[in-house]
Amino acid sequence: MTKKDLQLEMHGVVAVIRLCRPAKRNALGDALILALRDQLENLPAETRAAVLCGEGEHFCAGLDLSELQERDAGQGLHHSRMWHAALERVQYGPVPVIAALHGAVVGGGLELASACHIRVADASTFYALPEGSRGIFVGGGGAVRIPRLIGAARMTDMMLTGRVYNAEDGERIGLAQYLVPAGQAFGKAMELAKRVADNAPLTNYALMHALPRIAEQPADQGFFTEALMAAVAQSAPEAKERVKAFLDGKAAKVKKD
Ligand code: 1HE
Repeated sequence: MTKKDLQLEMHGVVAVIRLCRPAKRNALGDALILALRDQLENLPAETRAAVLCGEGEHFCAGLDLSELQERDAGQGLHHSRMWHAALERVQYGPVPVIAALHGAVVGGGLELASACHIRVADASTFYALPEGSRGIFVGGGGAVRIPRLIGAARMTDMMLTGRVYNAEDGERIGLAQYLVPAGQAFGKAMELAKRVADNAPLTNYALMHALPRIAEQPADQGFFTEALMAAVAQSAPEAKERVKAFLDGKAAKVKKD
């Protein structure tokens, strides 16, 4: 990997993180995965949201297969754990991450997209898990995150049969929350990132760190954790200011789109 393979640009308080290996369809080698982890750990202090996108015709072709040499079981375990560590920095990092998807979102590319908080896909997007046909298995957290988006049955089908979902069907089954015309994923992701960046930081923190954990808890524990998080969030001075602004008629109402 070269330094250019992962690029960071700041657009105000929004960090744009771009996979920049278009000649290799943004395939993720070890160095690139580690660079992504380090980038998430070292975002400029002013960052409030991030957009993750890919240069060229595709978002990401997954694991760099040219690096898949013979590994013994222990090395394979550590390799997968390295991906887990990096993608955990995406999911549980400092700011919400919005993926702007186009072209191939396959294998580890889909695992990476699944770790993001919002996925915006354009009409050129397609999703697949070719691990099945390559004789391997997902190793970047996909077995945990993808069934939570689309269910274990659909993921099983994708891996057993090599099924490819197009952009429209991907949005229908929950792989992406937004579907936009070709070429517009980045613009839409930036628009959403700016809205996300305007939220109170503690609300964004609760959504990133509390909600997925609450969703995994038994209901009784979930209700209790929710109450704790709600109490912390509403005690922040910013929450009080925002509620007061609404009551004083100075904040936006909820409007139909
Ligand atoms: C690659 C990779 C890659 C492309 N590793 N080099 N992922 C896959 O099994 C997907 C493999 N890739 C593809 O199916 C296709 O390349 C795409 C559908 C993504 C794009 O097709 P296309 O026609 O635009 O590009 P291409 O001609 O296939 O590829 C261009 C170059 O990128 C070519 O190299 P070149 O030197 O011949 O120009 C390809 O070899 C190279 N390339 N994809 C390495 N993935 C944590 S575990 C995760 C497990 C997985 O992700 S397994 C699934 C891997």
